[in-house]
Amino acid sequence: MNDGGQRQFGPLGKVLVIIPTYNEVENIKLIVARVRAAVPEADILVADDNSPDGTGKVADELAAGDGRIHVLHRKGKEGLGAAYLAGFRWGSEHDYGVLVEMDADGSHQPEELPRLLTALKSADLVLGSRWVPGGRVVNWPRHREMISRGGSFYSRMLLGLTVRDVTGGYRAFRTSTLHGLGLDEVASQGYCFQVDLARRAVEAGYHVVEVPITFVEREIGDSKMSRDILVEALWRVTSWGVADRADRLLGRKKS
Ligand SMILES: Nc1nc2c(ncn2[C@@H]2O[C@H](COP(=O)(O)OP(=O)(O)O)[C@@H](O)[C@H]2O)c(=O)[nH]1
Ligand SMILES: [Mg+2]
Repeated sequence: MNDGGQRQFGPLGKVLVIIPTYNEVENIKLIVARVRAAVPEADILVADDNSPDGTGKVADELAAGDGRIHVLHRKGKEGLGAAYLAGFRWGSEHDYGVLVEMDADGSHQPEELPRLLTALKSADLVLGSRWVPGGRVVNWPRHREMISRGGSFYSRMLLGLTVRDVTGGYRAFRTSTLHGLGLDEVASQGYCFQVDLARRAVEAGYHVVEVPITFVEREIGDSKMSRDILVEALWRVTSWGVADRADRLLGRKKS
């Protein structure tokens, strides 16, 4: 996180809210309606991995009735990271100045998005944060909170980050920031995708700001969190940390 206080930031441009979905048929209508009400000037892109429950079809129906709603149909479940990368590409090609990450299950409240966008006026990247003063989680099982806090702590320690909520997925990027992150090399598939983008942004010297959010655990549908996703996060974060230390020891990077 660097001091962007001296810098002039350009206008934000058009906003695209990207919502990745896998089996969110009971949530999709509600989340889209909430985004449309909270930020009427923003467009929405649902990035669906061919959900067996028909989420993509419902999204198509919503898109047919509203020119601000778009759907990206992907061939199958390839993970959150891949869905976001495809969404970012689509957003860049369609000239959006801001690309927002938001879950479909209501955990990321659309009503808080205007605050994130206001903060982005003087930042390169805004992270919705559960672990800064004013941020909180509602209805989260104890074990999920421990995994999330532990994951942020471990990533902070290993990667030397000052960001408090490294794993969160409610974020607003300037499209220009994403272009500076080397997205072509991002291989993270699951939730460590968020850690990967945060560390790349900090490393590239972007001005990253955390804004407190209230994260509300989903009431409908199932979490896609799995053991494989956790294992991927653990080994990738560890290998980034080890590589980083080796670079410093060998003088390839400043300490
Ligand atoms: N397109 C796509 N979306 C996914 C995938 N895995 C999770 N998601 C979506 O990512 C968001 C966060 O997932 P969720 O299961 O709520 O994770 P949790 O909040 O950590 O329990 C939700 O909108 C999911 O539907 C995936 O493989 N592909
Ligand atoms: Mg969720």
